[in-house]
Amino acid sequence: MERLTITIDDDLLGEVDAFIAQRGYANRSEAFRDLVRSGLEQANSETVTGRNCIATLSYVYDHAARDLPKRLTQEAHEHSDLAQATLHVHIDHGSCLEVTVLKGARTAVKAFSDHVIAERGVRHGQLVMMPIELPHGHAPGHGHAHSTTATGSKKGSRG
Ligand code: NI
Repeated sequence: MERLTITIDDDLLGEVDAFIAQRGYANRSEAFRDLVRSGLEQANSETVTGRNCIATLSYVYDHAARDLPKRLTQEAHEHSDLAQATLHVHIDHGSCLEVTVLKGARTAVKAFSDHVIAERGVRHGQLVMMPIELPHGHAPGHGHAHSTTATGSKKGSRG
């Protein structure tokens, strides 16, 4: 093992110490090793191979932040080719959790995700990408009709 010296600001160290107390670590070194490992795993999961991916982007956001909910919805609409669906959970009176499923070119998915996470009022943003093969010469999305869905919608009378 090697011993190294790092510089860290007080606020961040305070968060680390709270984490250490909460998890019951015996010392800071063990906690830092675990944090570094999980950081590396996260970084590796972001460098999936292949050009295309399917991904989940999850984040908590401040429902009360001015225009933020509207802006997030608008961003999803503007990238409807990427954003497949969004799950919305009202956590409490002020916070919401959203999980958006994204599909398409890795670079586009990453750019969209970075943009959403960078929005003021968005916290705990996490992107998890999984590699997929998309049909050659086709944009993301289905190039064929779903007969069951089509039949279902014809018969469906829910309006
Ligand atoms: Ni909500």
